[in-house]
Amino acid sequence: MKVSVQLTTPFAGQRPGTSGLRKKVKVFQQSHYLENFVQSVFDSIGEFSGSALVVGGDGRYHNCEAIQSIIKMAAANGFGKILVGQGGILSTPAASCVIRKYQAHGGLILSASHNPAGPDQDFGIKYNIGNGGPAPQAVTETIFACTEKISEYKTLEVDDVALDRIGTIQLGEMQVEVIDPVADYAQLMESMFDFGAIRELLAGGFRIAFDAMHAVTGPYARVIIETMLGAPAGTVMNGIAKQDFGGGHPDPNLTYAKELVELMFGAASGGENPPEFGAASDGDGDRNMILGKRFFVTPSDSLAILAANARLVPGYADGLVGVARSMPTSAAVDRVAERLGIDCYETPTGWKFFGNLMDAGKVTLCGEESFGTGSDHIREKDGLWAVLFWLNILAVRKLSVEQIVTEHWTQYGRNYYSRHDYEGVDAASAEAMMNYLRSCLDKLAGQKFGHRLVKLSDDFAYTDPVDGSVSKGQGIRILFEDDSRIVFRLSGTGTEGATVRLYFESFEDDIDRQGEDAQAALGDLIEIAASISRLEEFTGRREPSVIT
Ligand code: VG1
Ligand code: CO
Repeated sequence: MKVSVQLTTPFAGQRPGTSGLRKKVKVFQQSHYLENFVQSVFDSIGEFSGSALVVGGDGRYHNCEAIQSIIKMAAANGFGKILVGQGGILSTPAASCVIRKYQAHGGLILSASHNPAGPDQDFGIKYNIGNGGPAPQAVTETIFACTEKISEYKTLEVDDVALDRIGTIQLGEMQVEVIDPVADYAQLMESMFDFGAIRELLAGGFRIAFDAMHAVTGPYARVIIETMLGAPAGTVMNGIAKQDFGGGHPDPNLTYAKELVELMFGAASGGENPPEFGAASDGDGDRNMILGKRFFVTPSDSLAILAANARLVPGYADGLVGVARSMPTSAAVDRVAERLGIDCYETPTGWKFFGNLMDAGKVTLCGEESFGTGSDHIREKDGLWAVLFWLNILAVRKLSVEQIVTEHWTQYGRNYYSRHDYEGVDAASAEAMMNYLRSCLDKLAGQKFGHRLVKLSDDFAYTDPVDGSVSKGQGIRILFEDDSRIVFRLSGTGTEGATVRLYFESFEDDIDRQGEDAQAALGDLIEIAASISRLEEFTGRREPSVIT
């Protein structure tokens, strides 16, 4: 088959953000747009001829078109094999699992994760390296540099490849292997968790609900939770994946996972007996939200609780080597690490910063406040994994979710935590506010706000302990003497204007004062943040659009 060389010119703005390149579908539909990026990836990842590439996505609008282009380009560029999920489907954690299991050179994941899907919504693509994890910043910067000077790309002019049946198809010199998107991942989960104990728990009448939010975890959850673990049919809600995710916003938080939240807090059933455990995942299956009966577990607490209980789970019976969390994530896990006598690393936002730590054997578990938790079983955060981890703990401990969390607070103290998002803010105003904050950094230490004394304020920078690479400008921190703090950053995953994120945390070790509502407990910090940053003056906003 003849390789066709297409002439092209660069598109501005193809720099990957927190997690790959995310733009409106309409942007990706411009001819050569995706191809320029894919060729830039191929030109940045070293020698791969004859080796394998993994491709799949969350099934959103434009997924299939993008995959067909990638398959033809991979063949023209000399890959020996492409592993693609049936129907073009692979959740982000499943893609990571497949890259590792079949020792692929890397993988391309098509997703804009928690961003809405559909012709007028978002699309995305990211490259994961051979360890199964997101390409580190050095690689994404090389890719970006290539996109700025690209002049041609290679493809094959052939018909689309049928992806609806499992099996192998020859395309020029390259094999296209269409794989079951669920099987390898489900097998990995079964090897780590005590499925027998969870099956028994569920058979004993312990009721659970899982909301796939019309996105990619539907097929995975139906196989694992309903078929393998025997939960009653219907346990998986919104389990049929749709191209537009049912018109929703597939972000598993208290605002967007409304149906599940109503069920778990009793509203849907008129206040009657909600399930004992509820969970949801996002568009591409790497996030998780954990709920108990009328009870919300913050992602930061969830990470700490998984760490504290890890030895109860077969896959972690030997204990943890270390843990890591992103900077804005609460320090709840730090307290567990301290008691376990293991290291705890603080990284910038984004899963790509955990990969080196896991590869070097420095950490086993890691997590982010943004509903992301995971471990070194793969190199991505993993929504269903977190759900199974919780179910395994519940099966062993035979307590309610609420009991496990409140008991954890009595043992370690409670880190009150909340994040406020201001979405769709004018980008220039958001930048101006961040610059203003940067200009205040020097003056803040030593100042008192109410009863809180500022210990330190800075723009977070991280030096990777494995490869020495430095990442600057990762978020403004204001740390107080009493272990409370405020963090400001701009989102790196949005596609419209800017999203300003404010993070609040305070610590309470007095058991009698651990039962407050988080917004109330953090009330003065929320006011301090507004006044220090002049938020309303810069953005015109008084209230956040999402509170988690
Ligand atoms: C957000 C989260 C971050 C997460 C990233 C990708 O990034 O804050 O913790 O790693 O999304 O998650 P940002 O830059 O918008 O704050 V996913 O599930 O969208 O791949
Ligand atoms: Co995601």
